[in-house]
Amino acid sequence: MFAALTVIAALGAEPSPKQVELLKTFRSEFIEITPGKGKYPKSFAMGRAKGPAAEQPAHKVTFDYEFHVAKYEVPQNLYEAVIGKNPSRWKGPRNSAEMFDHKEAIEFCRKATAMLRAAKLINVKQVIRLPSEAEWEYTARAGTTSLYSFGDDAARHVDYAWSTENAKSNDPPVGAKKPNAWGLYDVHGYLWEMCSDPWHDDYRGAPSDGSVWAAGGGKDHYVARGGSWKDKAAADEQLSAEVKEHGARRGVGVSLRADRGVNERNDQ
Ligand SMILES: [Ca+2]
Repeated sequence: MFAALTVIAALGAEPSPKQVELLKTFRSEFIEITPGKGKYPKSFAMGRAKGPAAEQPAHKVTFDYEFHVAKYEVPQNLYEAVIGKNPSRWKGPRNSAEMFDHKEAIEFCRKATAMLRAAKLINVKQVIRLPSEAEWEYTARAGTTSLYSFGDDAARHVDYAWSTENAKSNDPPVGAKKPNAWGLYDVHGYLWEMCSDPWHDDYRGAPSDGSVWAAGGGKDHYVARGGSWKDKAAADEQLSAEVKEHGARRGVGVSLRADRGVNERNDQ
């Protein structure tokens, strides 16, 4: 009996009450994404014909499944509860976690999945993972075809996002600005958000089913989307829904928005 308990503790299978509390909050903050239902189309045009080369060609992506996306970038109190440390430069329990790299983001997802399962907050078929780039853009657009998820008027950006225009001297928690139509906050600005996909120079050959484009990508480069508080609101390249960066950045301005996969095909 004693040996068995020791093994469980060593594996970290039983989250502490404080961890469970944060995991419950995390679990409660997922938005169900339902392509093809209500006002949301099953298909959308990913990329843009007149955008940078990396965002061309615009191509049709169709979702035959539903999934869940966290309404916030992962906050620091959750990141610390899962990983055991908080690497963020600007501290705040409900500020977005930062200063970690793509491999550490994958590790966060793996550990969060194990802890949520141990706490019986998700089932064995559900995993926490980074979104595919197609899933990110679909949820960011929220049924729109405009430059921003709230339309084409850059002057409204300040109501929805933290950028260089309004972030100085602020230390905001997640969710302080307006959400998009899905109820997702800080999609534009605040921190760049990591996707599962490795970097490709353009969309030629990209999948059309919403899945991660794993084949042929850059080895140490990945996709990040949405701009950050260090980018200008007026710069289309930083704030349109299609923007992404490459490079394994470990530094300020890269975060993750966890995605709760419910279909086995996309689980990873
Ligand atoms: Ca963001």
